[in-house]
Amino acid sequence: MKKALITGITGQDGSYLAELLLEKGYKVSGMVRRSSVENYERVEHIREKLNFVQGDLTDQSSLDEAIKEIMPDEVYNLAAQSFVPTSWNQPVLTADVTGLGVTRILEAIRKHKSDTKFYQASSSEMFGKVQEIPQTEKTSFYPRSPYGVAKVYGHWITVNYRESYNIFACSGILFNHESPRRGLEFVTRKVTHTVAKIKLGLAKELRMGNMEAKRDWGFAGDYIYAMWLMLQQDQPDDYVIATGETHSVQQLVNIAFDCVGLNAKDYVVTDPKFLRPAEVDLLIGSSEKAKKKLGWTPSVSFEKLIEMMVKEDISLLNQNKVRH
Ligand code: NAP
Ligand code: G4F
Repeated sequence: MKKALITGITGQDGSYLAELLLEKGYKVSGMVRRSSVENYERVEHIREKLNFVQGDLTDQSSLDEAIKEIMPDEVYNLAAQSFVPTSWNQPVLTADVTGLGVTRILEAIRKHKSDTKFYQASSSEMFGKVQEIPQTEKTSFYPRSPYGVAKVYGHWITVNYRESYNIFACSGILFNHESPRRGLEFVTRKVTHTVAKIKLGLAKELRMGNMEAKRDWGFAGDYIYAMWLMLQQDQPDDYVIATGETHSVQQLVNIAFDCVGLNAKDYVVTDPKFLRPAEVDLLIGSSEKAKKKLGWTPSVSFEKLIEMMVKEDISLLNQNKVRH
């Protein structure tokens, strides 16, 4: 039985990856932070099948202990301060968790189980002010937020430990991926949740930031499969994972309102509060390498993804529930 450790198991991706690894017969451990209120909502349905270890990416000793206790075959480092706007309010914390945290977990692996296979959750935010279209594994980085800068550090330290210590370390450069389990502050979920509330008479307007920004949005369930595939190869490598399609925030909003038979123009208000000090205007990725080497392709279209999220938000609200 293979053993896997997931950092960030309570997050969107961690919950989907835990499901996949359980299906594949792994013994799955997840690292969780101590909190005054338990935060296992996304993994509640599989909680009994998981092993939890307490730890934090800012705390070296907890990472050392987690690796020594579990002796994992595979580590998926999904934990991060992952919300871009927060990275301007808390730039030092973001650097510590999202950047240096990667070195800490790699150090724990190097010291205690150097044949562990390692996955780093890198991001299309590293491309920022894009240097070419579409973006590939060879495109230069130009991050536009403290979060993007921290992810560039995490990416290169992963490459460095692969080259310095021969650790099987892969960096997945994932473009935006969403699901009904997406946090409420990210734009897709903010839109689908608010549209569902408007439809049910629980909200009157949708306050938005930059409607012109464009993203390459896919379904999280497809993207975590790519993470697993990367660690099943003979050689470690880096891969871009994307749909190859781009849509504006305006299109996202229009599709979500269309799903419930309402007109976006009647409800959307722009609010400067949601504008960013620097913006990533256009992301569009090429997954040719992943397609060729991993046999990976996305399976859910943008329209289906938004429809899935709107329907799930309506269903939850009808049960007086909110998934955070
Ligand atoms: P998410 O839902 O925000 O989950 C983040 C996870 O990190 C949560 O489990 C959180 O724990 C944990 N965490 C935060 N700070 C931590 C710390 N100091 N120590 C230990 N754990 C900590 O993020 P996601 O969307 O699943 O994304 C997963 C990873 O992929 C992240 O690294 C993100 O930056 C990266 N990524 C995401 C996307 C995307 O579009 N989703 C694209 C590219 C890359 P709590 O539950 O306790 O807060
Ligand atoms: O959904 P977002 O907050 O995601 P963003 O900044 O692209 O970051 C996400 O994807 C990255 C991959 O590229 C991950 F690495 C990262 O961890 C995270 O998961 O914003 C998307 C776009 C931005 O251009 C933003 O300016 O939507 C625009 N936007 C417009 N109005 C808004 C809003 N974003 C949010 N969150 N809220 C708004 O009201």
